[in-house]
Amino acid sequence: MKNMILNLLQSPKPSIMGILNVTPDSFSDGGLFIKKESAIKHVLQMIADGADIIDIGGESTRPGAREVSVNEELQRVIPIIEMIRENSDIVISIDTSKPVVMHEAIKAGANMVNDVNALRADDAVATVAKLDVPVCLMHMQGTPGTMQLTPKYGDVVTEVSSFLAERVSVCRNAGIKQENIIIDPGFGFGKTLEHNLRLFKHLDEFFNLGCHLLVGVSRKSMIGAVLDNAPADERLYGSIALATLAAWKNTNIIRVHDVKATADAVNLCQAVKNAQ
Ligand code: 9MG
Repeated sequence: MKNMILNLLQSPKPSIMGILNVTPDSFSDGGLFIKKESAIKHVLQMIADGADIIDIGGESTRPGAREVSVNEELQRVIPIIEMIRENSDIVISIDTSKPVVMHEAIKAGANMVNDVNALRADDAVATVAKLDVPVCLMHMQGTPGTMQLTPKYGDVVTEVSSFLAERVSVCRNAGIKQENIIIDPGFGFGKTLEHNLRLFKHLDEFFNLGCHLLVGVSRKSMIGAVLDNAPADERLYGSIALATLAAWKNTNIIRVHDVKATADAVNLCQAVKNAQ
């Protein structure tokens, strides 16, 4: 099981991370999958569609979202993780910033941690070091409550890179292995449209940090903003366009809602890359 995720990270082909939000207020699926039965059905469909990893989140990170308690988050995610494990050996990622949730989720069968807060909570770095699992460190300016009010940078690429370099260094010093570290510029997390577009254009520069790279842009407002304010349910083609660009730029993990469409795009991208 441990090898499965490390093999995915070493593969030249990007892995597809399917999103499972088990929150009542998730931004683009309206908390559709909070019921256990519909959650597992959706997970099995994502696996059939080509997902390599399922990312389970019990606290919404959309702009303005309210925080939930440790207990509420545990009650949302643990039964779902257990149920997926009973049905599949798919790699499971726990999307959380809370060390207790990280610990309990891995105990229940999850294989990696996805933290939009880049392990800045007390005890988070030590917890992941002890768990010895891959971790995604994401950049966010501000908090989900305030991040989109007035995002400001000198140069967004330099500042996001410096932040991630510092977090990687903290993790390495705490004993987290280099091979277990995934970085993510955090599209939409305290960034204007211009910041997001510039970060995407310069995605390759993040490989200078010597880590795996994750990109999450699926259905995000940056796509709506470019496409005449298209609402979330009309952002599929834009999401696929950016997923294809991310794959072309050798991104290791692409986090998406629409697994089948993304898997087709990534497969074609890979076929072109492999051509003579
Ligand atoms: C939980 N979550 C929502 N958006 C995300 C993104 O862009 N990256 C990561 N790592 N997690 C995200």
